[in-house]
This record gives sequence, structure tokens and C-alpha cells, in this order.
Amino acid sequence: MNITDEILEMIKQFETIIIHRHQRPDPDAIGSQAGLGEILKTSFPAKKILLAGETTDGLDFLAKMDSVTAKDYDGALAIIVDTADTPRIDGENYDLAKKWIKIDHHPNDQPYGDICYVNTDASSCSEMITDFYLQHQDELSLSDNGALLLYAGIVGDTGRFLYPGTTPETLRMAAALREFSFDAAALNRKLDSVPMKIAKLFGYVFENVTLDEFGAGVLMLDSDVMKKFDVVDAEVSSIVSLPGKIEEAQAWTIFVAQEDGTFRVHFRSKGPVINELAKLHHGGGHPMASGAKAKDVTETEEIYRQLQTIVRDFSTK
Ligand SMILES: [Mn+2]
Repeated sequence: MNITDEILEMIKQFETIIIHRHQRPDPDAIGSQAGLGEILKTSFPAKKILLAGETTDGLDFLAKMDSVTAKDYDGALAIIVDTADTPRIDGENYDLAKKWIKIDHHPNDQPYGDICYVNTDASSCSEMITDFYLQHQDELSLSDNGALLLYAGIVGDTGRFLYPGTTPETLRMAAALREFSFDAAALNRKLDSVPMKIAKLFGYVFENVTLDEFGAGVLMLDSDVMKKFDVVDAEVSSIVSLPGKIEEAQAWTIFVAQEDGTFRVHFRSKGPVINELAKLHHGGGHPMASGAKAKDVTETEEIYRQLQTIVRDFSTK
């Protein structure tokens, strides 16, 4: 029995299944969570399937969350998708569930769950859920809306099939989803468009990002900048990959001021491995896309110096 068979067998044993994903969700978090939810609702209409966590402005067009109480976890199965470690799980009480399953594509720094299914070769958790569905098509069904959700997740985590995580398998999964009936062009447009104030911030990013001679980039969005563009942390995720458009950029870090004076730190790379650096600063993630935290400006400066060393070593080896 392979691991997806074990997952299906466990799902069959439970009447209530509560699906969680990570905090500050992106389209892959919502897509894999709600896409799996659609598969389970369509395939097992008698089961109670709930989506846990906060409903997120800006992504609520994909799916809205259910209100889940502690009582719902009595004898329930919790499935946690796209979430590397338990502190990042959105929604409380998952630890009250009778059993847990982890399904994720981030490095398995914290294995958890009665079943822990991690595939770091997958572009996205939505790709893994699509594969799960395809492997068990004889027993599972997928609605058009479920296909849309999973497709949104793959598009989100691959930057519309641009990032290096995109494999032949990714494209096979995406192709299978496109067999369903949904408006993929409209979905792509929706995922790719930003409000005017964010478009103005795009301009600021290109004006102000600096690169050293090896292509290590840095951009600071301090509280004055955040105020000037009238944006909060949750709204700036779409700028993180922008410096990648610059030919000379190899890897970059973006610091985003938080209300409490600390900084959220984003790392992206075209080659140098940056997740070990993220781990040094209370973060982690993928080798080419990670996040961390900095307590003050001094720590942001230290992070950029460390990034410069990584990029220089990569370029000169
Ligand atoms: Mn993901």
C-alpha cells in the first residue's frame, strides 16, 4: 500500500474531517485546502467536511472558511496541508483531533501527524492533491470548482509555471485539471491583477531595490513607505517576486515593517540556496523561496550581509 492509499483508507474511517492550512495563506494554501475539501465533499456526501482557519481578504473569491468549534474535533480526522510546522497552522484545536495527516511540499523540518506525506519535488501542495485524486479516480470525484481551486494553487506556487519547481509532472497535473470546465483565463487574470495602490508600490520596488555586483538584492519597506502607499503586510506579497524580473538579480531579500517595529523578511533566489539563511533568523521554507523575521534594522543589515556572502560564493565557485 503506498502512502496515498493509506491516506484514503484513513479518510474512509472518519465521519468528520477538518482541513487546515498555514496562516497568511496564499493561493496554494487555500487551493489545496478547499480543493481537497471539494474532493471529499463530492466523493463522500455523508461525511462532514470543514475548512478551518481565517477567511482571507483578497482570496475569499476562492473559498470561504467554515466556523469550526472545539466540539467538532471529537473523534475527527484533521488533515493539514501546505504547512511545514505546527506553529504555522491556522485555526485552533487541531490537536484535539483523533488522528492527523500532514500533506506538504516544503522541506520536512518538522514531521508531524499519524501519516506524514511530504513530497518536496512537488511544485505545490495543490499538485500533490491533484495527484492523490488521479491515483484514486475510481473512488474519488472532483467537481469543476474543485479543479479550479487546485489549478489556482498550482498557478500561485509556480508563478504561472515560471518558477524552477515547475516539472513535467506539474504540467501533467495542470493539464488534467484543465479538462474540467472552468474559466482558466479569468482565474489567471484575477490571480495576476493587483489594486492600483499595489501597482504604485511596484514602481517603488523597481526604483529602490539595490543590487550588489554579484546580484544580491535588498529592498526595505519601512513603516514610512508602508504608510505612504497605504498598505499593510498582508497586501505586499505580490511584490516579493518582482526583483526576479531584473536580469542581474540572483537572490534578494525584502524587509517589511510590522506594527510592533520588527520586520518580516522575504527571500527569493534564482540559484543560491537561501533557506538555511532563513533558518538562522527564525524562519525557513524552500531552497529558492523562504521567509524569516528580523527584530530590528540591525538584524536586517546583518541578513543582507549574509545574503551577499551566499550569492558571492555561489557566483564565484
Ligand atoms: Mn505551497
